[in-house]
Amino acid sequence: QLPTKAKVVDVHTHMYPPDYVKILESRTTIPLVRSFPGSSDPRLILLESEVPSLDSATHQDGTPVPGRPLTKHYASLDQKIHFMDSHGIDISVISLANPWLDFLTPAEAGPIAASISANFSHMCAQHPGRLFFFAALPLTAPLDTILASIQQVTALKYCRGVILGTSGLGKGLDDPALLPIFTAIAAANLTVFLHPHYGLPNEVWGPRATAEYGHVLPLALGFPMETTIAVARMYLAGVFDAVPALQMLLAHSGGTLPFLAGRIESCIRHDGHLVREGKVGPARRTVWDVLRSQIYLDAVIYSEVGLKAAIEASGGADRLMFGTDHPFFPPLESDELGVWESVETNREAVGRAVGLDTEEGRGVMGGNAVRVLRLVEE
Ligand code: 5CU
Repeated sequence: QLPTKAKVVDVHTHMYPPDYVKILESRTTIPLVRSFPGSSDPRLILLESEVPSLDSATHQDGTPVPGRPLTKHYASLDQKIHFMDSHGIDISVISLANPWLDFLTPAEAGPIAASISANFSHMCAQHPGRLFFFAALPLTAPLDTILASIQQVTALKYCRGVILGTSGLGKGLDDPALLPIFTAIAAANLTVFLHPHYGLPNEVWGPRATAEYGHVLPLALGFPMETTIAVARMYLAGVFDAVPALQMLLAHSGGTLPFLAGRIESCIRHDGHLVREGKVGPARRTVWDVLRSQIYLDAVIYSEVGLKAAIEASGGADRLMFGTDHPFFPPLESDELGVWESVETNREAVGRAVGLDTEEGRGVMGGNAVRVLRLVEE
């Protein structure tokens, strides 16, 4: 009998179902989809840092068009499967891309969340065993609606978790009002996939950024810092202690958390206010403890240097999971239907960090995700 081939799983892979694209097309403020003369694909404009270039130019005079091209990769299930096949990916855990449902009114959020989850369920059912999904919650709706949505998605055959941004109910993830939500998610055995969107304020990037530096600063630095800050706030607020069953998967290898966890720890131990309040006693679970018991990290960091830090901070490679960030970061100079450099860079990083043909490497490439997210048809 031939040994079963180890599965390759992509835990960080997004889609905007056609119904969601229609919502974006109807909007005049970000997030939005808009067509520009001379630009073949419509443009997807998501980030606050893209607003200045959206407002400032007609884009007919050679100034770059804002955002990114909304190619068929964003909404087409066939493209997702083609992408998986051309990169040797057996299973994808798909999720709505940012900014999810964060911009919807309280009244529309519940029904739209239900219909997007139905879209994702339908897509998964067309490829049984190859697709699972993280659902988006209607976080702008009243608490009852959010809790009902958690119950609804728990009952969906292919749902394995929820994708969450860092704004929570509008006040960040250390907001006590989120505790019943985290508790319900944990009780339902759903993993939270935490993903950034808001970055840092535009002023941080300086006056030259919009015209000269493209998307580099908000994406390379803003996104990871946002995740780092969100999780640090959760830790300081005691969320992980209040909901010990909460399991989170952090995008982009946890932002800068693996690198900064020691500094966060040291700042806590040297903070007179926290010490006086008795928050630094011997029973305290350290940031390292939380990283090693309640947090998984994706392997979307594009270098073995970052990946080794992530593995080290997690206490081992069994808390890391391969991802691609498809359909973002397509190749600019080769065929989008072929192999994507961004994906191969992440695969090579796993190879350099732990080896692809090792138990650890097979775990990072898929085994860990299959185990943690129960990626078998039930
Ligand atoms: O290129 C981008 O802006 C993004 C984004 O918005 N979301 C994401 O997941 N990756 C890249």
